[in-house]
This record gives sequence, structure tokens and C-alpha cells, in this order.
Amino acid sequence: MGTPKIVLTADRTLMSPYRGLSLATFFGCAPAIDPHRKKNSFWYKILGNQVTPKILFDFICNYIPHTNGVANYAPYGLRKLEAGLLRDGFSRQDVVVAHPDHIEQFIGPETEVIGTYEMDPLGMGPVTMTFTYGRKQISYDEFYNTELHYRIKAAKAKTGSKAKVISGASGTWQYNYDPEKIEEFGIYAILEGELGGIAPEIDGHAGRFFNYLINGDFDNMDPFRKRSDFKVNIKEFERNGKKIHARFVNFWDRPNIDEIPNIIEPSMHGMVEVMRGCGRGCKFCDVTLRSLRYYPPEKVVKEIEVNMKKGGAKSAWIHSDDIFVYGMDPRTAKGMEPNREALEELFTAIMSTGVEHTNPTHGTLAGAIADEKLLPNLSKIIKASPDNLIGVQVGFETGSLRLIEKYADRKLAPYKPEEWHWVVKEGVKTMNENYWIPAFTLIMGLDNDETPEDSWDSIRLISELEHEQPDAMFTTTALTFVPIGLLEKSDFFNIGNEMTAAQLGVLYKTWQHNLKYGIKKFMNRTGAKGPRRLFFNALARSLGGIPLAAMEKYARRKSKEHERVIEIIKAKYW
Ligand code: B12
Ligand code: SF4
Repeated sequence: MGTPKIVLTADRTLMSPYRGLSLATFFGCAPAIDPHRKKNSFWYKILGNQVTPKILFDFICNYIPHTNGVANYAPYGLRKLEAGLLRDGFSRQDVVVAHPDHIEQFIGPETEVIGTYEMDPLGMGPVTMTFTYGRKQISYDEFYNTELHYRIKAAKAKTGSKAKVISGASGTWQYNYDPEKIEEFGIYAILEGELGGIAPEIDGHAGRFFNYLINGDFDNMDPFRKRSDFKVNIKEFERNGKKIHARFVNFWDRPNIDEIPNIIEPSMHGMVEVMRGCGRGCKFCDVTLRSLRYYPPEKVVKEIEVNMKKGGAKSAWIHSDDIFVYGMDPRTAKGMEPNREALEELFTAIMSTGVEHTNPTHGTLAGAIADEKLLPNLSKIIKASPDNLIGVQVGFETGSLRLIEKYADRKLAPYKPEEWHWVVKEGVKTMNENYWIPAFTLIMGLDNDETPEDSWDSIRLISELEHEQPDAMFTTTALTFVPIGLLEKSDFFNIGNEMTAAQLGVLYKTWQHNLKYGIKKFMNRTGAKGPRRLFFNALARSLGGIPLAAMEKYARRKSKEHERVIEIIKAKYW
């Protein structure tokens, strides 16, 4: 039997259930290797160059199961691609979604394309840049993406395959910053967005895209081509005196809802989309550049049923960039008032599938409180309770009114920037009262425009929340600014060299909050139940203090001012 024409895959960090621990899904952003570690240091003698021990990482990041090398679960975007290809004329024999640990068995002379789903291929995502001091260390995301490409390259060489390797999904912009990797990995083309880095959707016309690719239409730049649904850009980079040429492809596909295929095989974590785009327009974010569309509840139900019937899913991650925008018509809802009826209908349909638990992936605080009946009603529908807490990622971004107004004013609508602190406090209170737990993300060094006073505003706001609402449940994660979205022309925030004392303070405060309030107080009530939960809690409690100690050491090394900030936080904002 020959090999399939099209092989789709993703690296291990995106193909793991992370033992059912939802927060661990970001573990790939952790540092794997420190290439600069001194050979005579204590840690070198214990771990060599490893930072997070590989044995621990590989244990938590366990592989998804497979059937004869075919992945039983895959990232949602890859499932969409698979469904689009099967809809557009490719047969089941032509297309395989391969398990990354069995990729070799699908690569042979008949293989035409190998497509990889890449969210953080070179470890430049916000979480990763924070954990690796701005890529001074190599993250597991980069480590395993490299391993995958090396395996693909070796399998091609072994079988004489001439398959074209194409990298897709939201992290491909990163190759612009390290183009040597394109050559090193043997990548034929990078699929890139036309604006702000956002990954182009290709599931509306997946067959057309892959036919172009197979037929060699992307081989050369052709500015005179009549049809303008794609553009090939052979970019030239200069690195260390050497010229590098690499092929980047743009493809314009803004499918309407009917053109977006339903997944036909299970997605990772039982995730399904309910909308695309966001509409709030934060300048530092790129999903907002996708046009806004909503799935009707019946379409959502069909996909959840695939995950339940074929993947055994008992819960559904509901992907939205802000769930409270669902069903809204931004032309008439000028104040971004949520469409409560549409949301109730959506979640009633989701629960009718029989899932035991559901949670939206993202939501905004302003949306959560803009209609006082909204959260109580939704919580009732999804059976939220002290034993069924609903985790949701929420942008806290900054405590600075100046920055929030400048970069994310519509995130607060219908409220005004000067009401931001009230929105945060009221939002936490309302969410918690209805058994929702916000997992906050903050941005450090936003557009390299953050002053020490802005940073102190963030520290103070977290501390005020802790003292005014001592039983509040929320986590805080500070991320470094990366230039995507409307700020793609800006520079990276260089956490390794440019972190001010006050920015270190933000990092310190967020970890201290998570340790004191998150891990010790309520982490034992969320995530998978049973002995596993107890084990991972004990692990988190014992390891949770390490980053704080490391930051204190860093402050001592860095300057008196850095040390002073830590002391002030301990004395005033603990
Ligand atoms: C689910 C999710 C996760 C899950 C992934 C679970 C999994 N294994 O699938 C988890 C929680 C693990 C995660 C982690 C991270 N994530 Co994430 N994640 C998302 C989220 C919410 C949804 C992704 C999705 O399914 N979208 C819907 C599908 C339909 O779109 P799509 O994936 O882009 O797929 C389409 C196209 O890309 C294309 N396509 C997809 N694959 C391929 C392959 C080929 C070959 C081709 C040609 C085309 C193609 O066609 C698809 C259909 O049209 C997005 C937000 C968003 N709106 O997309 C953020 C998002 C992708 N994540 C992001 C980031 C940065 C990360 C992290 C680095 C953490 C961080 N914030 O710093 C890590 C990296 C993890 C890793 N190991 O690499 C950013 C990426 C920003 C950017 N442009 O770089 C996003 C956009 C969020 C944001 N606004 O900042 N994430
Ligand atoms: S609310 Fe969230 S998803 Fe929407 S534009 Fe702002 S950061 Fe992006």
C-alpha cells in the first residue's frame, strides 16, 4: 500500500492531553534547554543543559493515543483542514492526520505534501518569551517543533520523498525573525497572513489551496497572475553576511459560515468553535483581524457530537475570543451589549448534547457584567457550581488607565477607560459569585510604552482585589509583549535585557498571587478529579515557590532598585 498524498501533523506539545490538566496545556512554553549554562555551575552538574527536566516534561506532556499511527485527536484547525480537503474532492486514502511519533510511516515517494500545524514553532509566543527570558533559553515548543521537522526531513531523505513541507497556523510569522530555520527544517513554504500575522483561514477552500500547492502554482512569484486569491512572496533575508531566500504564501479566504466545514474526527480537548473573530479591536491582538462570524447552535452541536461519539469527550471547550460577543451585531450594539438570548440558546444547545462540563475559552470582564442577568442565567444552564467551576481566560492586560485607553478601549465597552478598575473588581466578584474563575493575562512592556507608574498600577490593582475580596478566585499570568496584531511593526519587549524594576515587580506579584491564592487556596478544586489532582497539587505547592526565589535572586544581581521593588511589594502589597 502506498503512502497518502497529504500528511498533516503537529508537534508533541500540541498533540498531548497533558493528563487532563487544563493549565498544563501551556507547559510547552516552559524552558527546555539553557545553551549558555556554565559548565562549572551547580545546576549543570545536576541537569546538564536541561532547565525543566525532560523526564518531568515528557511525563506531563503525554502523547495522545493513535490507531496504527493515525492520531486519534488533533488540533482543531488541523481537523478543519482535514474536513475541508475531504469535502473538496480528496479521498480518505489521500489525507492522513499523523501522530507525530509515527510520522515516518506515512512519508514515501507518493507523498505530495506534509503540512504542519504550528502555534509557537520558534518559542516566540508571549508566554514562552516570558519563561525563556526572551528566547535566551530554548522552550519545549521550539524543541519539539524542531524534532518534528528533523524527523520529517530524515524520513524524506530515507524514502526519496519529494513532498513539499508547508507550515501553517497562527505561529508561522515567527519564521520572519529566524529565517535560517526555514532552510534548516527544509520547509517549502510558510503560509502567512496578509495583515498583522494572523493565520489565514483556509478551510473554506482547502482543496483549492492544496491543489495550487501540489500543481506548483506557489513555486514562483507571478505579479501578473490574473486571479488574485493568493500571493507568493519570495523574501530575502540577510543573516551573518549570508543571503537567505524563503517562500511565504498568502491566501485570501474569508469563508462564510456555510463554507466552514464541520470537523469529522475528534479535536484536542473536545474543543469546538462557536465564532470567529472578536470585534473588540484591541491593538495588540491579531484574532480581532479575523472577520466576525457566529456558528448557529446546530453547527456547534454537530461538532460536539463528533467529539463525544468518536472521541469519548465528556466536556466541551467552547472556543470564542470573547464569548460575550456571541450573537451581537456590532453595527447596532454600539455599546457592545451582550445578546443574552443568543447566548442562552447556544449554551442550552451545548448542554443538550449530554456533555457533563463546558467552558468558554475566553471572555471579557466588561461583557460578563454588562447585563446582570447574563452570568446567573448561563451558570444555571451549564450547571456551574462549587463542584463544577468554570475556568475562562480573561484579559486583565494592565492596571494602567492610560494604557488601557490607548490600546484596548473597546475591551471595556460599554464602560469607559476611567472605570477600568471598577470593571475588574466587579467582574471578578460577579464571575466568582456565579462559579466562574478568570485566569487573567497581563502584558508586560506593552508596545514598549509602559512606564514604572503603569506597572505599579497593575501591582496595586491586584493587591486591592486581594484585600477587598479576600475569597476571590482568579489567577494572574504576566506575559511579555510580542509585536502582532495592529502593532506588528513594533519591537519585541526584550524581557531579558529591558525589564525595569517595576516590571519585575509585576512578574513577582503575579506569581505570588498564584502561589498564595491560586495554588494554595482553590487549585485543589479545579481540573481532573481523583488521586491525579492530589498529586499535581502537591507538585505545584512544592515547586510554586521556586520562581519567586529565582526572581529575588535576579533582583539582587540586577540592582538596588530591583531589590527595593521586591521589598516594597512584600511590605505593602503582599
Ligand atoms: C486552542 C488554543 C490553544 C490551545 C491549543 C490546543 C491544541 N492542541 O489544539 C493551547 C491552550 C494549548 C494554546 C497554547 C498556546 N497558544 Co494558543 N490559541 C488557541 C486558540 C484559542 C484557538 C486555536 C484554534 O483552534 N482556532 C480556530 C482554528 C479554526 O483556526 P486556526 O487554528 O488558525 O486554523 C486555521 C488556519 O490557521 C489554517 N491552518 C491550520 N493549520 C494549518 C496547517 C497547514 C499546513 C496549513 C497550510 C494551514 C493551516 O487553517 C485553519 C482553518 O482555517 C487561539 C485563538 C484563535 N482565535 O485562534 C490561540 C492562539 C493561536 N494561541 C496563541 C499563542 C501565542 C499560544 C501560546 C504560545 C501561549 C501564549 N499565549 O503565549 C501557546 C503555544 C502552544 C504550543 N505548544 O505551541 C496565539 C497566537 C498569536 C500569534 N499570532 O502568534 C493565539 C492566536 C491567541 C492570541 N490571540 O494571542 N493555544
Ligand atoms: S477582547 Fe481579546 S480577543 Fe478580542 S480583540 Fe481584545 S484581546 Fe483580542
